[in-house]
Amino acid sequence: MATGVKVYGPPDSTAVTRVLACLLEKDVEFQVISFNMFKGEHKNPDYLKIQPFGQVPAFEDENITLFESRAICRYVCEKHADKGNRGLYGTNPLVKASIDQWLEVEGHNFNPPSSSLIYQLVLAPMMKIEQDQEQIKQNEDKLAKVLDVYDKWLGDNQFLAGDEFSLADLSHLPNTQYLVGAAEKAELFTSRKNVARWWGEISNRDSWKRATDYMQNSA
Ligand SMILES: N[C@@H](CCC(=O)N[C@@H](CS)C(=O)NCC(=O)O)C(=O)O
Repeated sequence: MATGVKVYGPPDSTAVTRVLACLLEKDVEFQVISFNMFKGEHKNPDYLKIQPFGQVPAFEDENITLFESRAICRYVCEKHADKGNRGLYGTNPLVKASIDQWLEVEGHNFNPPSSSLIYQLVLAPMMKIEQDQEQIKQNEDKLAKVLDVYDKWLGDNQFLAGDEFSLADLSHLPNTQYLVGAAEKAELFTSRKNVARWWGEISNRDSWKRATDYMQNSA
């Protein structure tokens, strides 16, 4: 019988993969309840009871449900503080604040332009929707400016929140994987020395390799 927490949504959706990567890093057992978003199954009334915005992922543990991938990751880290990677969400208030700071940066600075690029360069062609070249240009420019700041920061810090890999780095993995892969925008990362070094380190973690197996086998 399948055990562990439940993650609802297809593992090739970036926000779902974020949660899977966190669960793998923390060594927490889970089962994925996938469905077809192209058929609009995330808008079914039963699913809306656990994710009222009709987005993925949703998450269930001990009959409690949650949504918002970054909030789910924080919960997993707090509940399982002594499992898997113990430092993933820091071990003291100052480190946690620094991780939260970079999670905010990821959510507000990195995610909007990177998600728009993934939509335009990967999803639109899959759905036979015409690409908007102006949107592509604007979002590439915005992301380049964000990555310039990262490059400077990562010249002085091994990882975003200091010397240790953390939830802040992990949260960047799904979108970056799409950008360097299917979206063919690897140069945005490889052309920046410190960002390239950082991406090489965080994407080579065993947990991320296992998460990408879920991503690839989800289709
Ligand atoms: N802030 C949310 C974003 C969730 C989100 O945008 N999910 C996308 C897939 S990666 C989705 O459900 N898109 C379908 C829709 O918005 O209808 C989170 O991190 O959980």
